Amino acid sequence: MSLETLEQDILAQVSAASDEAAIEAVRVAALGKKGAISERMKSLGSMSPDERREAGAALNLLKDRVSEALGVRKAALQEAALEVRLAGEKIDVTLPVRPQGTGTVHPVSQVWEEVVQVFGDLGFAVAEGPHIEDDFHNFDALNIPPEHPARQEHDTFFFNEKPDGARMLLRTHTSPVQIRTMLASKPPVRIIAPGRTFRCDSDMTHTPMFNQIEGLMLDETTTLANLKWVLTEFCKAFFEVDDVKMRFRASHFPFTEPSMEVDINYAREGGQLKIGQGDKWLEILGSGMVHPNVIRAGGMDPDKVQGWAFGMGLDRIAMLKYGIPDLRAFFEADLRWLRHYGFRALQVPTLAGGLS
Ligand code: 2NM
Repeated sequence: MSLETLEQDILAQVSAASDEAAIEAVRVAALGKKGAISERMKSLGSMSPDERREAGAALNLLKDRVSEALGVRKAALQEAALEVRLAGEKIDVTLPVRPQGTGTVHPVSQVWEEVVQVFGDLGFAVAEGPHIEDDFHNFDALNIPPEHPARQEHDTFFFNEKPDGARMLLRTHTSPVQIRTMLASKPPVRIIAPGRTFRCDSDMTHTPMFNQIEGLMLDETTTLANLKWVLTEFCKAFFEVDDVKMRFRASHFPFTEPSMEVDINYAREGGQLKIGQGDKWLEILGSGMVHPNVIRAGGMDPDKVQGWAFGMGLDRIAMLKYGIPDLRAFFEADLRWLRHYGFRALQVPTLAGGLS
C-alpha cells in the first residue's frame, strides 16, 4: 500500500470515529507499537542510507499529520460529549418548587422573611455583611474597648493570626453591618440587618451559631419617640395582634446611650403563650440612642446626626411566635421536626396576604 493510500485510509478512520474509544482505537492501529505507521518505521533499518533519508522524512511528516488529525478529532468528540452531558444535567432554576414535595421552609427562614416584610413596610431596607469580620467593625467601632468583657476569648471565635499579626473573627452580632452601611452611605439611614452570628456558647438556651436582627435609623431629628412607635408597630404586625403593651426598661449597652430593654405583655393559656394579653412581661429586644462614638466611627458627625438602633434574637422570636420549646431543635435538621414546625414553600409571608 502506498503512503498516500495509507494516509487516506487512516484519515478516513479518524473522521468516522464517533467517540473517544473509537478514536483511541484508530490511534493504536496507526501509531501504537504494532501500528501501521510504526511497522513502516521499523522497515527503515533495512534500507540504504539515501532511501532511508527520503522514506524517513516522508514517514515523519505522515506521522505528524495523523497525530494532528487525531488530536483535532479527539478534542471535537470531547467537546460534543460535554455538550450532551450539560444538556442532560440542565435544570431550570426558574421552575417553581413542587407543592406536593415533602420539604418545608424552616421556621427561622419563615420568621426572617416575616420580619423583612414588616420592616420593609415601615421603609427599612435590608443590609447584609460578611460573617468573618475584624476587630474594628465588630468591636472598636461599636464603642467596645479592648478591655471590655465582651471581647474575651471565650465568647468570640477568633481565627489564627495572619503574618501581619491581624486576627479575624466570626461576628458576634450583626452590628458590624450597621458600621459598614454608615461608612458607605449618607444620612438618612433606615436599615435592618438580619443574619447569622456566632458566639462560643452552647447549652439549653444558647447555640454557637444563632440569628439576629438589628435595626438602625439615623437622620438629624429622629428620637426615642420614633423608636418606640416603630417597635410597637413591629410587635403588633409580627405577632399579628391588634394591641400589645410595651415596657421600656433602662439598661446598658456599649453602643447606645441611653439604652433600653423592651418587654411585651403576655398571658399563658393552657401551656400556650398569648402575646398582647395578660399582665406577664417577656423581654424581646434591646435598643437605644446610638452612642456618639459609634456615629463618629461610622464616618458621621454626632453633632449633626442622631438616631437609634435595636437588636433581637431571630431564633428567640421564632420560638415565641410559633410555640417552639427547644432552641437546639432548630439546628438538628430532624425531618420529623421540620414537617411539624416547617412552612409550605409557596406560602410566602406578605402583609397583605397574612404573615403566617
Ligand atoms: C442591641 C441593643 C441596642 C445596636 C446598635 C447598633 C449600632 F451599630 F447602630 F450602633 N446596632 N445595633 C443595638 C443597640 C443592638 O442588641 C441587643
